[in-house]
Amino acid sequence: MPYRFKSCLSKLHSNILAVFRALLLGALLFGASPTAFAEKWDMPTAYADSNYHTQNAKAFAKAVRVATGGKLEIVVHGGGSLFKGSDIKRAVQTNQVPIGERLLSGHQNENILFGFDSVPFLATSYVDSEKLWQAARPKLEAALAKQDLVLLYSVPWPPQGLYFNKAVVSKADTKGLKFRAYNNSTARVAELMGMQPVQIEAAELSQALATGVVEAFVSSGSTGYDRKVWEHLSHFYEVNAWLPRNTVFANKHAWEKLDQATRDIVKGVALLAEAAGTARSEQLSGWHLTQLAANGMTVQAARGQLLDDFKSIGERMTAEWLEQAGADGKAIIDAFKQ
Ligand code: PCA
Repeated sequence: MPYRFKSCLSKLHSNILAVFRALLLGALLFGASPTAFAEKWDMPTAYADSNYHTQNAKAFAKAVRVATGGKLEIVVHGGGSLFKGSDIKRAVQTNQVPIGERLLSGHQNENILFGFDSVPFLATSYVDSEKLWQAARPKLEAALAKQDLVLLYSVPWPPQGLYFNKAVVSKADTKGLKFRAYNNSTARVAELMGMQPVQIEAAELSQALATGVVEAFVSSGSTGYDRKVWEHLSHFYEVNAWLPRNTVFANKHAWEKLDQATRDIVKGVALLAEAAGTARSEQLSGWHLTQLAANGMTVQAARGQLLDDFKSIGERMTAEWLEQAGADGKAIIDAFKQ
């Protein structure tokens, strides 16, 4: 059995009793007759409806509805249709919506710790990504709590690689390219490689490529597949630079309006959603790359000078992050390395 699934299963095992207790209690309390006081929560997410993150959020919403006997209904609005990705966190913080999903590393300006998952070459596999998440989770939970947010679950994107409109053998080949960034780390990659960073949401990526606003970017095979980037770009270099995460959180005031039994159920279901979404991410990661290739892209591991250049940029970025993240950042890395 692959390690990842084993670790998922053992995580599930250790929590399964708590989850079952919560679900059973939920079924007893609410299962028989959906209450007249049902709460409806709109949940904005930024990525394609067909993307596994959105599908997982929908499965989470459905499980919450079933387990609460309809007492809490979560309605997922994918593709940035309710709020654009960059606006989702603020919308939840200000309780315009009670729950949302967001790439927290897009908010490193607020708190450097939000970028823990985008430090180059710190965690490059699913096993390490999970370890890093468990090391960071308490700090992230506390950082979000200070912003009136309650952490529910987090699911990684597949490993990040480089997309270009030509073959690239070294940093010198990328000079001056317009490079799409999705957070501070990706903007910094652009700067250090001599490219021009442009912040673009995944939902707008196809359009930006079609109009020449961007010519290159770093992301997973998943986003390349969702945005059909083979229509505009020719090369994908596997770097496995990091596995950034989407995180689901609720507004504290909306959360506290729920009764304790409902909160327990939501937390239990969130635990299952995290394990299921993570397993799905890993399962799809290779398949997405085969789809890029099947649609005509050259897909290969970054090597030679290109990899060396990226590695030295990575070392510099790691040092920069550690310096800015101070004692909390060090505590995360120390816990991860234990
Ligand atoms: N897809 C998202 C974030 C990381 C990823 O793999 C994006 O490109 O916006």
